[in-house]
Amino acid sequence: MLIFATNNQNKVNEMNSILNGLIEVKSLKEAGIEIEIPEPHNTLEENAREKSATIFNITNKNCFSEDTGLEIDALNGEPGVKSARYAEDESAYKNNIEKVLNKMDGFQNRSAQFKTIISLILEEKEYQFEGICKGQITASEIGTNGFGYDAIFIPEGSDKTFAEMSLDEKNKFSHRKKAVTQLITFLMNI
Ligand code: ITT
Repeated sequence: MLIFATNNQNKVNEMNSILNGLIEVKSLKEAGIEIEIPEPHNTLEENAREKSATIFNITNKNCFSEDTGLEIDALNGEPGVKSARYAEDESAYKNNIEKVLNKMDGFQNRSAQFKTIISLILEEKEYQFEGICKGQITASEIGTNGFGYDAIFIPEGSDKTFAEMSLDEKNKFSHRKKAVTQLITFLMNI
């Protein structure tokens, strides 16, 4: 059993649909842990490590976390590590999307990528896995599924935003799926 160190229920839902019972995972909520996990650093890697280490120190149990960012080329990689709290009125998905669309108003170059870093702590050792999904930022919001920036991101190889896709469809392209696939391979080989 692994604890998934996240307070984001959307991530838990995606993780469950990817793992499909292959590995038993408990969310913080399911493990009865109520804590605001800190994300004080300037890189996804350090924040992911901070999250998994925080939960490991409390529980002494094997666990993993992930930190994800949307990196937009024309905005020099922003919102990146600040993805969750990009707009002043932090964490409201709508405000974050609005800020991105306003900043990119009139921009031709709309290339971007989602990057997920998973930090696994297994028997006190840390391991990291990365997943990247390249794509384009739309001019306006399209679709109502998913969360975060899904309504303004079209992955390479599709003509739909993540927010127009079912979970299974999103998993065909997603950064999270790619990182989790590496995690699964690692766990199956030890
Ligand atoms: P935890 O730290 O508790 O895991 P969080 O929501 O704070 O949850 P992050 O620090 O990784 O997670 O924040 C990344 C933000 O990026 C998140 O709040 C969303 O706005 C966005 N995001 C992450 N994954 C995404 C995805 O698959 N699709 C769209 N937006 C995503």
